[in-house]
Amino acid sequence: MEYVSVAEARNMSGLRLALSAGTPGPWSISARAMFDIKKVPYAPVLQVVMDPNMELVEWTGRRNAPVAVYNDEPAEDGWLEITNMAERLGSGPSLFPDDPLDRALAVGLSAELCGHGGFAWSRRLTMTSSGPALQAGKAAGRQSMMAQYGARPGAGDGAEDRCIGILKAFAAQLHRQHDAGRDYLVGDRLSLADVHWACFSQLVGALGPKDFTMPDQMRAIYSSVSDRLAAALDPILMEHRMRIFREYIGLPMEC
Ligand SMILES: N[C@@H](CCC(=O)N[C@@H](CS)C(=O)NCC(=O)O)C(=O)O
Repeated sequence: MEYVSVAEARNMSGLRLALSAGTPGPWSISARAMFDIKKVPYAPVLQVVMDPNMELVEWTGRRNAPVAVYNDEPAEDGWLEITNMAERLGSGPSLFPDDPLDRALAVGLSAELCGHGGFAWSRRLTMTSSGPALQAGKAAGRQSMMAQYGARPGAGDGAEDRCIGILKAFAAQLHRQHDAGRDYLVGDRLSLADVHWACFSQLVGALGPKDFTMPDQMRAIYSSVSDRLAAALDPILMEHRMRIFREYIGLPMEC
């Protein structure tokens, strides 16, 4: 992946997308996927994980990734705002179901994956409270980064249970849809929920090296799951994510 610096990006027009370089961070990967699926070209901008990223802060007001900046418009960093931006700037079938109740379900499923207290938020708390993540990286930078992500004494309590509950709900929804002859999480076409699930599923099983180039250490951290989490991984979940990656997002990928 060829990244431009913040200084270069500031002199460009069109869409600039700050991404966590070298990390398959699911918010960043899903932002890329939304723009790719909607055929919106962008310049990837370097965000350094755990770093103060002062130039990015000065430009966008954000330290982390993803951050999307289109022309002179205000920067966007939320998963829903970024999906809406892809929808507005792009072409092809909508990422949002037409029916309002289906739309609410798709956005709600994505919120379960991406939102504060949701699947990725909770999984991140379990990944850093034990296991290989603790040895990785720069301790001070990691500490201040994790404070931004809700790490405080007791924050990890119940986090794994929340992940398991969400995995079970997604598996049940996919089974319901399959029983009704449908291949998507909601309705009968691709929505943001399928794209978010594919990207966020890496947090409980990274794609293999042929499909996704990433540092070995990241693959190990993402893929190291407890027996309880592994037991909640109904095969339908990973089958679905592989289909979405292959047919819509595109493989191989790199970060
Ligand atoms: N803005 C996102 C969250 C973004 C986020 O959690 N980013 C992480 C993972 S992709 C990140 O940038 N980590 C690296 C860092 O903080 O330096 C939201 O909608 O809540």
